[in-house]
Amino acid sequence: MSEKLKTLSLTRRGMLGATATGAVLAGTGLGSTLMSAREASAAAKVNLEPGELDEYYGFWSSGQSGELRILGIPSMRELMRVPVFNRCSATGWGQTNESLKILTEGLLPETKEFLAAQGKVTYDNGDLHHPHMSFTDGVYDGRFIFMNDKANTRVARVRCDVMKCDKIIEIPNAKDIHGMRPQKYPRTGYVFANGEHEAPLINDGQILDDPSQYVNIFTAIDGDEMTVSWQVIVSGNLDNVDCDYQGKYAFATSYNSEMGMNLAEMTENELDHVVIFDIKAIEAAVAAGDYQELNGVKVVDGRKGAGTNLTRYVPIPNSPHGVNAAPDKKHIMINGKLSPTVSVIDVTKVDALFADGADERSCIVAEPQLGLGPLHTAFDNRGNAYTTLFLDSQVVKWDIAKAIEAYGGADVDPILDKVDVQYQPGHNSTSMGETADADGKWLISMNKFSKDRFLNVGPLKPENEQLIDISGDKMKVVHDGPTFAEPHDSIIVRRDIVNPVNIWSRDDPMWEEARQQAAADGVDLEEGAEEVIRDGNKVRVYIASYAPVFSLEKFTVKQGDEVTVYVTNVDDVDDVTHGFCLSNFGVAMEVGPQATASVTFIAERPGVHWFYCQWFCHALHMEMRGRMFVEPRGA
Ligand code: RUQ
Ligand code: CUA
Repeated sequence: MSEKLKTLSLTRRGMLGATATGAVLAGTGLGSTLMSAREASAAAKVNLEPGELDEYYGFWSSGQSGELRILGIPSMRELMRVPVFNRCSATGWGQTNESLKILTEGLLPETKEFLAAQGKVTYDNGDLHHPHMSFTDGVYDGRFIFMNDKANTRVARVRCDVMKCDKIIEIPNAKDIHGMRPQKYPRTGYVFANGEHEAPLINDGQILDDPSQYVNIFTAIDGDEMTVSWQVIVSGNLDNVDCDYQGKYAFATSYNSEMGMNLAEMTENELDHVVIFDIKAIEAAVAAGDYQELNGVKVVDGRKGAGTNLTRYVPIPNSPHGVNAAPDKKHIMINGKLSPTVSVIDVTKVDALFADGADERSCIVAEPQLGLGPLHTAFDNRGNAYTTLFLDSQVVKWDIAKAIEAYGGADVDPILDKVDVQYQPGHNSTSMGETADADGKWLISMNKFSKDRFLNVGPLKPENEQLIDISGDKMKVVHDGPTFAEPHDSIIVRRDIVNPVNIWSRDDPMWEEARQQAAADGVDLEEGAEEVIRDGNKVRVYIASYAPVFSLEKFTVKQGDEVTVYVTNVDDVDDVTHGFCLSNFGVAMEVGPQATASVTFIAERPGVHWFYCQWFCHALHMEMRGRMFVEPRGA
């Protein structure tokens, strides 16, 4: 390693603690993996019988894989992957016209131009950190899951009725959306989104290496319309966000209040801050016209020293990371990361901060020392909090009321229990724990490293999400779940809240454009067309699929034609999905029961080309195929 890199990485080594030295393998030993008989009985609840259904849905981010995943809890079985920011080979997400509409319609004009110069129409990567369900009255309402894309500054929404993404918007003015949370009360409502990285407000190249002119942007999105409602310029960067159960405030951590551009600068101060946003005051400022309009968005100024009453900056030790609202509807946990503490904000003391001359730290009612590297906190329904300790590779269970007493001077220890996790946990989540209906049964610890826990698969190892039984006094790790990049964050939702359909409705808006085109062509989507519809060099092919046949066994186009194939799955049988794969054309898509899907390509290869159903649907699935003839140019 170069001398320069060595110096730069010193702090990083400190941050990774035992991992960097390899001592973690010796330290958190295998002893903890040997199950006592008592632990084995807890594990029995995890191992569901074949055919037995889970009690909870887990909605999982996949980090840099860019998709949403659905797991069953407590079995930890992966049930489904929902492509969002990624390109999916199986479903055709990122290739079908229906998905491309969703992936492109929310992009900013300048992004479309930029992508066109790369020969693309949309991004095909994403970094999905935070999946959160919409709320009504402080509890999940089963309508939508919202999620961020840190990689390309987007926010997306998945419909819970069909478990497909229906909206993706790029957030103007902000840079790299990280923290994201839906409004809890009265409903979602807003989706709050943090821009993590600082940049000039007008980032057109006029300002480059002058961080004094960089800003950060906090965004409120209308979760029903998926449009930006307003934005706030802030001082310092923004990491994670959560909001209260009263609908009054949002809270965003900043690990770089210094506005530093390298590691030494970013970690200089002992205190960074959490920014508190007064939602009603911001709405009033927008209504009063106290904003600048930038890229079509109303932007208000909430920076330190801006002289506005929109934000407050509460000093927090040190580079705080996670923000978590407790189900008691009163306390907000700010996880210290470089400080061994979690700072507890009492929301009833926040009003006073907005009065002149208030001490900004007066809303802090506890700051327990919990261990090294606190990143995120989850909750049960018995007044306890569970905080991940990244450096200690532990989860610590602590009593919120006792932490408040201790802060007031009482001689009590709020720490109730610690359990080793393998290894280096980031997020954690409890069953219903991010809602007013926390039930205190399960905790997931989402660990960044698995090291020796699984068979070695080479230098890239899976990460490890562990299931912990928190129903008793002591936490018990009952399951290891290896996972591909990256088990970033999750929510655990009671299954009665989530009620997806089994079969698409023919009226679904997803294929509205196909519906209109078919009407214009005089074709019934459910019958398919006998012949191709030619429109200059544009050709439209309508095919109905009904196991195990396509309505067209062959069709003919000309070399160079722009061909759109619409496939409608006429089957209305639960679980009979068909596919359309056109071999050697790089074309493949899912067509769910009663759904229509379409794909467009240039028929630049003369000859005989087979299309086949690529979703196993029937005993004669192999026979479900047909031919496309491409006549050579000039023929
Ligand atoms: S942040 S490991 Cu991207 Cu959710 Cu805390
Ligand atoms: Cu239809 Cu396989």
